Amino acid sequence: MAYLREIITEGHPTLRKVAKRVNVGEIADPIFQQFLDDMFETMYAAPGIGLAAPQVNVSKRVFTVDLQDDEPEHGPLVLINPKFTLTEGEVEATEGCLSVPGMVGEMTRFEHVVCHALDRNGKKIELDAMGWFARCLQHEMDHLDGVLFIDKAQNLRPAATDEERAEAEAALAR
Ligand code: GNR
Ligand code: NI
Repeated sequence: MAYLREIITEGHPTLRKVAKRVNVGEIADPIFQQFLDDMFETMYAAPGIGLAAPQVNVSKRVFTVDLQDDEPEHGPLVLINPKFTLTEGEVEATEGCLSVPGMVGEMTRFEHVVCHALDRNGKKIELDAMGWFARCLQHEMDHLDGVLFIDKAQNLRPAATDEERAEAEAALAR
């Protein structure tokens, strides 16, 4: 069974901490595996395309992603102790965040990243990511470092009108 965890929002101190690396010996622990199942459950229920452990008040360097309909080949994935080994290009798009509900802004991100991490079995993985996949990895990596998109976004605004709400929801569901 997997359980919904509460997603904390801006103002909660855990979102501003630099998360701690996961001890490799902890990955096989059933408690940690249960935690990963709960993260997926929480991410899908939100719904979101990514969720970082600090968003459920766990200050560890782990996040889940699932691009779902957009890029079915890119999910579901667990990234533990992730690190970018290549970043290049720039591209701007509208972002939202489950921990900053109702806000949207334009965010410039690297267009292409290569990311090294461990998967949920503790196995080394290398991901070559473009587009929304690359954007999502960067957004989640920022959460591990205590950074929120509102720190860097341009034209940050409440998704106040129907049009903006639709835009925010589209960004979240993507
Ligand atoms: O679901 C999410 N969608 C999204 C869209 C554009 C850029 C980043 C994201 S991540 C977000 C979920 C979330 O807040 N993860 O931390
Ligand atoms: Ni977020």
